Amino acid sequence: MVRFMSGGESHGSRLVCILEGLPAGVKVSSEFVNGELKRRQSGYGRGGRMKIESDRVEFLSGIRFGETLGSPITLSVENRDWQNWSERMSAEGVEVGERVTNARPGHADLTGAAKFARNDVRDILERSSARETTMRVAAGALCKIFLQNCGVEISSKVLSVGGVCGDDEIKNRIDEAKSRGDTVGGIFEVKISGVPAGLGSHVQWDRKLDAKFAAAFMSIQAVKAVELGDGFANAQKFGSEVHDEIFIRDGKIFRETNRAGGFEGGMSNGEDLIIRAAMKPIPTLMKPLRTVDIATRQPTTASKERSDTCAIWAAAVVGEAMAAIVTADAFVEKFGGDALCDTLANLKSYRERLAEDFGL
Ligand code: EPS
Repeated sequence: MVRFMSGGESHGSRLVCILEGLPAGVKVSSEFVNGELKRRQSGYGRGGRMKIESDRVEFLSGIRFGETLGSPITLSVENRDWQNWSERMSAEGVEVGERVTNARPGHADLTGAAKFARNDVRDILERSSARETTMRVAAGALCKIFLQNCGVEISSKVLSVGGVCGDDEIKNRIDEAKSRGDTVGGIFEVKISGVPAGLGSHVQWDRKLDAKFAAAFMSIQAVKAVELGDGFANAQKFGSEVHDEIFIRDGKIFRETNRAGGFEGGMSNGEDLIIRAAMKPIPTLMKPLRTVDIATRQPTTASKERSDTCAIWAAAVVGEAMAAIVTADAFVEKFGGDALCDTLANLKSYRERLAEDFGL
């Protein structure tokens, strides 16, 4: 229903994306999108690139006089760093610049080069770079605006970095990593509130809302584990300590706990949706690991590119964007989506039925 596809290399001229499926009549602004893009660019531990870029969106289609038309929305963000790369990343002409042949362990470099038959790892790393997440955030920002109309809010927080919690400890951990020429990962959490019970479905594996969230979060660069609610902790407890009991007061059904993270049977259950993701340390180390040169087949050390020490805050903002895209898709699937007024009317009557017939 709501889908998007992006294109663009990290040091190419620009990033683009087409977002399709949002209803017509959503009032959108580039200001909100730019605010979200700025949030993605901040956070402690980013590298030199963020001093160069100041991401701003351009709407190329699908929006007229500040309202969505229901047609595909084309978004574009310029890479300001392009001016330093225009020859090395030129779409036409002959090859210039040195090839990258030292594949970084933990990156797409080696397998990508082998699979796509490239002798320059740059042909792979340019697209596997998390620069691509710029467009996820731009598309996600428009989905967030649509969802605000539906009463849904999405937020995130960083829970830990390199195994430590708390602002000061986290900052020290990142400084420590940087001084060693190393990197650190972490865990972030996204919360979605205002979602009615009954998005997604229990009837088929590919209709389950929790599965869609897991896939969307796993697709974020460097994310290696996803948890819904207290997923991992729950596996160590008795059922009586895990399941969120159901109560009723004045005809209204409620829970006192949300260990399920708002998902039961592959559907939203009306509680806040809670998704956590674990991000591995970024594989570009200033003190590089051992690897093999794909040109000479000799042992060497990994390539060193300017990079970030920690990008967990950016990943959390990307998590919000992916959450917005998945949630918007689930709303459009359930409530229809040609015109916003119809989506909202359907949502209202559904909410009224749940309240009247089930106290939900
Ligand atoms: C990235 C490497 C760095 C990051 C980049 C992701 O870029 P560069 O190689 O130009 O220094 O800054 O992230 C972004 C540009 C961004 O917008 O998030 C990588 O290799 O994944």
